[in-house]
Amino acid sequence: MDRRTFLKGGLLVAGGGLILPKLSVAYDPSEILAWSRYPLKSPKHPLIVQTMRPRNFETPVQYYEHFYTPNEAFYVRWHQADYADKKEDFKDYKLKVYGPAAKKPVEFTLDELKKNFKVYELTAINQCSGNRRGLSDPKVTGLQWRYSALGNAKWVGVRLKDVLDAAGVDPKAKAIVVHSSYNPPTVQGQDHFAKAIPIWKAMDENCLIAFEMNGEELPVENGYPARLVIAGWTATYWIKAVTDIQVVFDLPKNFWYDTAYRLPRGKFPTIEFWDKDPSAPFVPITEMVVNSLVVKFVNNNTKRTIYPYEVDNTQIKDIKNFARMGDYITVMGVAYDGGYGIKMVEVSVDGGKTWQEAKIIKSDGRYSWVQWEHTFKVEKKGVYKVMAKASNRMGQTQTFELIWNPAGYHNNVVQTFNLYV
Ligand SMILES: Nc1nc2c(c(=O)[nH]1)N[C@H]1C(S)=C(S)[C@@H](COP(=O)(O)O)O[C@H]1N2
Ligand SMILES: [Mo]
Repeated sequence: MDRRTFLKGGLLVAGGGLILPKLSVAYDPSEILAWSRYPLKSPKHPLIVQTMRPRNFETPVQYYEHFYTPNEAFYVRWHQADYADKKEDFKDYKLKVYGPAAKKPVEFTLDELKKNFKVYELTAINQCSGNRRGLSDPKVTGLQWRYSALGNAKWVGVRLKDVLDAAGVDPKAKAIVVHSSYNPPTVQGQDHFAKAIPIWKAMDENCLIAFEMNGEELPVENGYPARLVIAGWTATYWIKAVTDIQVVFDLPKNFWYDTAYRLPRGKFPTIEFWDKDPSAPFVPITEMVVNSLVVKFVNNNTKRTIYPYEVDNTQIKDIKNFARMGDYITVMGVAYDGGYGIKMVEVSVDGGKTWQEAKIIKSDGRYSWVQWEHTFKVEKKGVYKVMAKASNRMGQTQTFELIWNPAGYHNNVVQTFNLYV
């Protein structure tokens, strides 16, 4: 299949600048027969199927040429196979806030949430903790996500903090424990999927109970009627169809935060959950690490675009028969972190010997990704080794070697693309 025909619409190059068409990506199903994909009758575009039960779908990288990842192509991750999956199933939806550290338990319908609290908008990256796990070497168990268990969206909702305040949080409260009653365990003896969030993070003004995504109601797959947006932290905390928020002094035991979603202590430069047991060898995952993703190469002379991934995102593809001597090539991608903000993205075309600062072409607040591009001239035959490396305002940057860990989290290894001339 010719990669050029892969996307209808696509990119215009005018006056040296890139113009991104608005949500113009349309897939012709006949062109992607090689894919295992989500049924076309669904409102979701063809996505890369990891598992059907529960539904776990990855976004084709091509969609990331859009600054806001289209809802119909947004990746999907569920832990337990039983969950309500039609909007009608949520007629009696209520959000309850209660627990030993909530002085005044409250509950709200979706309409009450919208009416009783001020509504805010926030653009934020939703990235699964296990994004890129499938690239772990040696292999680790778990969903074998490749490069695209993430998306950038504009979320609209009420502040989690405002809703918690309505329930009278005790000043000694330590955490909230959150789950969805619409997504119960399927295997006997398994714990209900739930997350514990330290109170200082839950009270951050950038955490929302969101009911809109990119100007529309949340898709059922992505958490209708309302989900948490825990900006900067990996999406495991972003409970979908959230019904229960318990405010607690101590955490009730639960596999999903006691055992799962943990990192080897001290291996990653991320914020700590709270004053944790200093002898525990594994600590809960928290914020995302700084990362970048190359989305496409554009040849400004031939007007061709290439998305340098195998069709199912399994691996980076060598770029051949694309660039000739004298051509100007633009490499474009995204970069993001846990909310400190991207300071710069550097691109190397010589395998990391020299680096040039890329141009940031769009951003939308510190929890959003930025889009960047870098143009270079092809001046020699051979192989151009193209790499991109993002740094944030904390001075953190991507790694060149994988920091291997048993769950395959936080893979922010600098990508390398071979462009043959
Ligand atoms: N109710 C519920 N919420 C959930 C989950 C789940 O299994 N059930 N999975 C979490 C995980 S691990 C991820 S990565 C994100 C994925 O969000 P998305 O499906 O909207 O992309 O949802 C989170 N919220
Ligand atoms: Mo996840």
